[in-house]
Amino acid sequence: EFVINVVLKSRGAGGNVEIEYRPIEMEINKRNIKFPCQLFINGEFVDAEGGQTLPTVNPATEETICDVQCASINDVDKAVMAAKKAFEDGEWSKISARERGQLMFKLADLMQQNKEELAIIESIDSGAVYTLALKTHIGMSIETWRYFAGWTDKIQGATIPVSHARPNRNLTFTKKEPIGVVGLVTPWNYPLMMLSWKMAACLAAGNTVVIKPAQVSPLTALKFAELSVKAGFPPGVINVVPGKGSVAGNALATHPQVRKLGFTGSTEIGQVIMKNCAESNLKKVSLELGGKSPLIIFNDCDLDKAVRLGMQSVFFNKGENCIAAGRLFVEDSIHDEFVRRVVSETKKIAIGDPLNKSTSHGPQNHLAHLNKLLQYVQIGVKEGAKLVHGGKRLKRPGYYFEPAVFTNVEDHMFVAKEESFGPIMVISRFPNGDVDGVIKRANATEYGLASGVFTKDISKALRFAERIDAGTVFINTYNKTDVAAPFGGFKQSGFGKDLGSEALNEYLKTKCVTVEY
Ligand code: TAP
Repeated sequence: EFVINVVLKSRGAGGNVEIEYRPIEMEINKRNIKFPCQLFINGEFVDAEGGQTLPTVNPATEETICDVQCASINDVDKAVMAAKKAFEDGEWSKISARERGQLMFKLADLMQQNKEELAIIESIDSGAVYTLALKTHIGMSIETWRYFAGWTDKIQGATIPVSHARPNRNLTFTKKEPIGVVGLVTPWNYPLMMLSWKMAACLAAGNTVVIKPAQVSPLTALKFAELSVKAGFPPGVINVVPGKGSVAGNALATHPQVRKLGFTGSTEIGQVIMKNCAESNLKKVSLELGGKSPLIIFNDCDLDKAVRLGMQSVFFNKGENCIAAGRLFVEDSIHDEFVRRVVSETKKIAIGDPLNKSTSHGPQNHLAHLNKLLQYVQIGVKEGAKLVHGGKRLKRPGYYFEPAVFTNVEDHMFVAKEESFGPIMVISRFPNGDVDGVIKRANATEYGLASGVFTKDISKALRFAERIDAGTVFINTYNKTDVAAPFGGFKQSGFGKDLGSEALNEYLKTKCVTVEY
């Protein structure tokens, strides 16, 4: 409390600061919600230069929620320069690591106090079902802030036994230092959670930040900015610039004063970003990209569990999940039974209004994405895969897509190779007992984000874990991520980790100091 008050006092305030801004207010589910729709630069909500806006749409109703200010290149520049000033001369550069942690804990507490409001905003802006938004989108975000708040005063260097310059003596030690201004560019599937995974590690390390959230789901990032002022973060430490990737995102990747770019999104844009980071000022970069994660179901598995978790591996968060199982390989002898049960369970999924607590499956995030899924299904059918369930748009308002199940999928097909990022289960069979063959097929992809295996044979499972080329392996479980465990891909799924202590390294540099005495 003392520290937070010191920081707040330095801003001319004495307690919880309510920042003034032009709010969007509405009543949803008998709750009043209120959030900003402007850029957040240097501790203030401001309009974009030129006042350009982008509408953000509720995918459950297809209605525009509000128009959000759309950052220009100049706006991004202002945000970067504010972050640079905060990093070099501001209060942030003077407070101790532990005090930084206290600010982050305070922010997490405020997120906790406002979690229902955050979950409603996430739900109307991204189509996430409210219960999941509360538990995962917001719940895991809060855990992430607490986890990294705890790291702030535990970031240590080392003392190194170097050869002495005889007759003198030498002492060599390393210091872990923040990099400076960090740019973050995030996707729309878990808007607040992707912000939190990256920004919490980034701030714990002592950097300042400018984030460009996805243009289709920017609202929780702006609500978060409001809470960061309340928590006492000094101006310029956190800046949020909603806008277009090709403009605002690109301006961050190419900015000469941004020293690190953290990105989550598609492999295609990841490649563009890495090239721009290299050409502009060789900024450090980490990329969490697409996936086509294989899930192998052996005939010696617990079939009930494999059906239940196999469905979650694909349909969780309506398939808008980077580690979603993009392809299931099912052993021949249980294949038909597995498919029968999966289809029967898929028919029971409660699709509907994401704010309704009995709904388990909401609308897809936005129209272009829904259309991409419909096209994906068409290509699959055309190539000869068997569509055994779903795959159509529901005849009701909203971007609702009926979860789909494909069987008879062969390795050369589009649906076997390409990511859908939606609720489309893609099932291939493999011959009984062919462990080597199925692992080879599972590895035959340029992606390497996640993978899974269901079997009661522990040695088979561990051999799979050893040989699969993916950053995450789930054995008899799926989607089990945790703030303390490192998360990130191999091959064209990118590099650099989110979460766990390893994530801190993405936002730190090591300085080596040598003294002679
Ligand atoms: P992208 O199209 O790659 O967009 C991601 C972000 O990059 C958005 O904020 C986007 O802005 C921005 N962007 C677009 N072009 C840019 C450019 N030239 N320079 C800088 N930024 C640019 O991905 P998406 O469609 O939002 O998300 C789906 C993809 O993300 C999937 O492939 C999925 O696998 C991947 N994903 C991966 C993970 C992890 S952890 N590996 C997690 C979630 C999602 P706009 O808002 O203007 O598009």
